Amino acid sequence: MKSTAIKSIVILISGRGSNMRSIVEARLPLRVAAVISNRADAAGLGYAREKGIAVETIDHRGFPTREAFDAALAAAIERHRPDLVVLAGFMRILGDAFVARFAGRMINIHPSLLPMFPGLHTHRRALEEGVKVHGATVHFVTPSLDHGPIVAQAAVPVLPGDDEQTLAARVLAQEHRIYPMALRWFAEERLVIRDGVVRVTDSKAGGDDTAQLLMAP
Ligand code: NHR
Ligand code: GAR
Repeated sequence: MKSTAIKSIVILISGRGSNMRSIVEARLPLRVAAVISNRADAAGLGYAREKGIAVETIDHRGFPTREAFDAALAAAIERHRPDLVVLAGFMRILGDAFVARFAGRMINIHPSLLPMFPGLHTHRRALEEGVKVHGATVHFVTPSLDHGPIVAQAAVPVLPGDDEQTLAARVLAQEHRIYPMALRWFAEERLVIRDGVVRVTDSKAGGDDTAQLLMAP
């Protein structure tokens, strides 16, 4: 690890917050400066408060336009001066101006093997398509929804008899592995994007791309 100052992150959530929790519990060499939700009733806020993390709600319904919400959210984030904005089950699409402002400094976890199934209801769509492999992707956020450079993926089997709930639970367990892993790489300054492809430098595992893929046990 490099000896630069410890980096800080702001985590954005909308609901349960289990990914946020997996990040906090991983005890990464990162400071969680704040957790911000667009919903006051997000269950994850309670956990963050218990941990003594600064929490804030910016309710999107209080703004006349998406741009106005984005501007208020950006201002709230900037007050914490984070090195990275971490979307963890954040459910509002962010506009181009917002994404440009945090270009290269914003990361998301999406519950599919991108570029398959961008957008919503990924588990239902995976079952409808009959795919046999599904999973989750950590990626940098770009203006094109769910299409940014891929940092890490986890693959899980789709099993006979799966429904949306059983499949989502299998994927979620892997999300809780790859998001802390990806953020550790960020903290250690090991992520390099070249030609839209993310590489992990100096990997103890040998530095090859397989280190960026986890297969469900
Ligand atoms: N914004 C940009 N510009 N790029 C991305 O890649 C983004 C993003 C904002 C959020 C998360 C994403 C996901 O992982 C994410 C990635 C919400 C929607 C959505 O349709 C789609 C994708 C994602 C998050 N949201 C509805 C909307 O109108 C609202 C749905 C709701 O509130 O329940 O914003 O899947
Ligand atoms: C996770 O599965 C995450 O990948 C997904 O929502 C869940 C949030 O769970 N994200 C999206 O669908 C973004 N559109 P959590 O609140 O317990 O982390």
